[in-house]
Amino acid sequence: MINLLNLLLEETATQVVKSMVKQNNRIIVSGLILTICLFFASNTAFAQSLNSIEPDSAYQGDDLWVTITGSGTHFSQSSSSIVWFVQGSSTIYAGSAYPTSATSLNAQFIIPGDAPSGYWDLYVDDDYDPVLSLPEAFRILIPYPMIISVDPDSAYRNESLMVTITGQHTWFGQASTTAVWFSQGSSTISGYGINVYSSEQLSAWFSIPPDVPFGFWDVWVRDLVSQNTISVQDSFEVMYRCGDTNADNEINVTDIVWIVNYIFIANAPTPYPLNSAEVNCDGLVNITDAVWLILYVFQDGYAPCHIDVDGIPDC
Ligand SMILES: [Ca+2]
Ligand SMILES: [Ca+2]
Ligand SMILES: [Ca+2]
Repeated sequence: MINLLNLLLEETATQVVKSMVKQNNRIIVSGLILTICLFFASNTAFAQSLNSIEPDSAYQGDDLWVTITGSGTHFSQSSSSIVWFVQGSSTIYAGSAYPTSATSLNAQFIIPGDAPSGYWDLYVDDDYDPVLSLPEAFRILIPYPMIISVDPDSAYRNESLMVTITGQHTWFGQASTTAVWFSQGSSTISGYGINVYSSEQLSAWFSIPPDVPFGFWDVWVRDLVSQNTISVQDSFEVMYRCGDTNADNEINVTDIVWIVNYIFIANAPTPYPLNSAEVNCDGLVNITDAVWLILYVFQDGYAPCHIDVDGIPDC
């Protein structure tokens, strides 16, 4: 095809030269313009290239469809297209490929679990255009297992709840060989009643003991066969109850005493945590909090940290 066009161009050029000899200047100029137009038209029509691939990365083991776009290509006029990636001596062929237009085609890849990571060159061979390539167009990543959600992510002491843990690129195996727990410092809370739904999701029950530290706990999952362990920091919170200033999990007169002692008696124990004594949401721990708690405990006043009556905590 290109040769045919070149012949045409040569013929045109020849005609122009003949025109230069035989015709007046006006025809010479027309011939030159025609030649230039044909030159640019031929370059535009035959400068095929690959422009992009989307998505342009995947993890080892992924099964994905990619969309490849080109310029000047004839994907939809081809009877078949072969698409592949190359890195060094390694090649990964698309399982299937089909055009959606002259300049766009979709291809399905199954990335082997042991494919080398890094950048790969993209090749497309339809049976119409020359073999086209786009260097370092696609990147293969090594999957990094991680916990991406813990739901619900908080509870009070003495509460028993089922927590769903969702991972990414994880290997959650059989329930009988999976351990799940929370940790904070040297304290741990073990999960039980584990149910594995998939390699990336499981649930476990937790009974929050009455005396564990408040605050954020790390979440852990371990496969007891492979000993693979993953964790995510500060992803479950054991919450304090507002007004339970002595942290015995009840709100009563002793909590009022604790606030009063903390305010007026040197070296009296500090409410644990201190914010548990900030019951009227004014930002300070003082006698007005004790008064609020007295009204709540003895006169059916508003609940601690509920300064209006909408049922939603205000601090
Ligand atoms: Ca208490
Ligand atoms: Ca206060
Ligand atoms: Ca409120």
